[in-house]
Parts: sequence; structure tokens; C-alpha cells
Amino acid sequence: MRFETKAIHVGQDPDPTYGAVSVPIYQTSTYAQPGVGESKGYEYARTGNPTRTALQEAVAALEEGAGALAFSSGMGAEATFFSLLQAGAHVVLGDDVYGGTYRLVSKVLAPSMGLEFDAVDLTDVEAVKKAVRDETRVVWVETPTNPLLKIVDIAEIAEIAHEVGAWCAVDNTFASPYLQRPLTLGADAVIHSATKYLGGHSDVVGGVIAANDSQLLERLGFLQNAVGAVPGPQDCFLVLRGLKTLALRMEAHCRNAGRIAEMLAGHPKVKRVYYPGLPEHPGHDVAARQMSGFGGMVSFEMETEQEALDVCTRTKLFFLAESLGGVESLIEHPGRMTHASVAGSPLEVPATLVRLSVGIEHPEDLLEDLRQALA
Ligand code: P1T
Repeated sequence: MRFETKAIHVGQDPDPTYGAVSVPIYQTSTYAQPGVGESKGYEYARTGNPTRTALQEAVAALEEGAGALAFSSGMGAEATFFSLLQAGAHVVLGDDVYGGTYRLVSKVLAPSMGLEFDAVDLTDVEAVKKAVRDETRVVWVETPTNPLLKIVDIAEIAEIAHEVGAWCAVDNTFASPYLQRPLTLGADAVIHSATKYLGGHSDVVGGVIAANDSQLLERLGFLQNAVGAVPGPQDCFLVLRGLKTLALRMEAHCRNAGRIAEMLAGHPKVKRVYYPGLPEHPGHDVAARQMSGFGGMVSFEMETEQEALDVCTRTKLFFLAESLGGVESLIEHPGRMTHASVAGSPLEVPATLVRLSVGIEHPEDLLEDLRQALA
């Protein structure tokens, strides 16, 4: 079965009771049991819910994994994943990870469980080889990165991780499984903020982890229940509904973002454009190899911070807002908004940076909006 078909069919057979073709929202916290120690597959809704099962099966199929687990948010998925580690474990992170990931590792896990970490440029293979050590348990990859759109060679990094017995975990939020499937490139786990492209309509917060190894999936399943950062059935339904149009949406996001990146690259007021689809992007060749499109995220730098702030407040169609991956276009200033938590750290982003989440509106309207904001 091909991607578009899986997105609509896997885990989503008509409901056995009444034949509903849309997966029902099983809004229940518990399930009546036929007898003590017997069940119809579900006992308590933190442990399992049929709407969540449908979402998990669909995402597993799209990521080409053996299984997937859904969480209440991307950060809930990440916190649960890191709960796999023991005190004193070492983690290698990209030096441009999502600010919330860095905050979780540096401000929560490092002090609470003695987690050690190094943030390195994962596009520099020699630096990664130097950073990993016997205690390294996870090499955490984001590609494209948030917000600088760096491209990391997943196969190469997975190999380095495996040499020291570490997992290679890939945050696939920016690409979505439509454009990139890390498990097929050697990654051990794929993490998503389902809030973004998977949901796709800026109306739900969620997270997912997909994996292939049955032991890893079993441990994650145990932690999903033990930690309890689970999504409600309505949220699962919304992400599942988003998945059905993921392929169509990603095509439109990529097409619009490509047009916008080209326009920005030729604009006299724009100092620098970050978009892996541009041939001059340092990760262009790797992106062309490991992705089937360059995504809907574009970042660019203005000459001054004030100019960057001005552009963010002058657009009309691009709403000034955090988050990304929805059908509507968004603009933001990472330094003061999404990445404020890394200010003063080695991950601090340029103050002149503007980030766009390019939506699926008509490209000419988006281009006009940006041109007037830059004028
Ligand atoms: O917001 P949440 O669903 O908990 O997901 C966290 C997260 C994880 N990974 C990446 C790459 C992300 O971009 C995010 C959330 N990011 C934003 C809210 C943002 O505007 O960048």
C-alpha cells in the first residue's frame, strides 16, 4: 500500500459496531469488563483507547515502523523517550534543536537525573565522532533543524551512534513522514510534535514516537502507561483526520515554500535565506537524497533585529504566532518567541532571524503579503 492510501486506511477500518467510516472518538476513561481478569482489549484509558490505537497504527505505517505510541504533546513524547535512560547517561544533541528539547535536557533531566549532554553541530561528522563516548545512549537528531533548517545526514549519524551502542532518535517534525522516513535510513526511533504537520490544522497538541525494534517499542509502551503523558481521544481523532490529507498538504507546503524562498533570496532587504531547497544551502545535496521535498519552513535574516521585528508585525496573511505546520501561514521571531528559552546558551539564535511556516494558501497572495511587509 502506498503512502496516501495508508494515511486513509491503516488502523481505520469501518467501526465494527455500526460501520462508521470515520474512526469514532471513544470518549471514555474505562471499559466494562466481561469478568474479573477479562477484557475486550481495553481496561483503562491511560493504558489504551481505540481512537489512540487507530492513530498509532496509522503513524507506524506512515513512518514504516513496526509500531508507534501517541502522547499528549511533542514534549510529552520526548520526556517519555528520555525516561528510557538511566542516571548518568550521556546524550548528544544537535546544536540547533528545538528550544524546548534543549530546555528539557539541560534544565530538567541534567539536574534531576544527572544526564550529561553535549550539543554539537551534527552536520560536522568529525565533531559527532568526537562527542560520542561509551556512556552515550542517544544521539538526538533534528533535520531539518528548528529554526535554522540545517540538514543532518541521518544514515551517517545513525552509524556513528550505533558504533557506541547508542540509539539514533530523529525528531521528524519539520519533514513529516511524507518527505522523510528516518527508520528506513537507520534511525531507531522517530519523534513528532503531532501538533505540527501531522495534525496540520493548528487545532490540536500531540506527540508520537515510532520505532521498529520490538523491545524498544515494548519499553516505550510500558513508559507511555507508567508516565501517563497520553493524548485524549478527541485529540487522537484530530491528528488522525489531519493524516488523511498529509500528502496533499505537504505537496502544497513545499511548493509555496520553494516560491517564497526564491523570492526572499532575491530581495535586497534580506541578508540571508535558510531553505534546504535552495541549491546554495549547504545541506541541499543531503536533503535531495534523504527527503522527497524540501518542506514548508523557511527562515531568513534581516540586517537588524528591529527590521526582523518589523517584518513580523507587518504581515497580514502570515499570522504572528508560535508553532508551525498548519494550513495557515505563520511568521515569528525565534529569538524572542519559540527559542527564547535558549537565550544565553550555545544554542542562541540570531536576533535578526525571522521564521516562516508557509501554509497552503495561494502562493501569489503569500508572496504579495511578504513583499508589502518587507517594503
Ligand atoms: O509543542 P509540542 O507538541 O510539545 O512539540 C515540541 C516540539 C518538538 N520538536 C520540534 C521540532 C518542535 O518544533 C516542537 C514545538 N515547536 C514549536 C512550538 C515551535 O514553534 O517551534
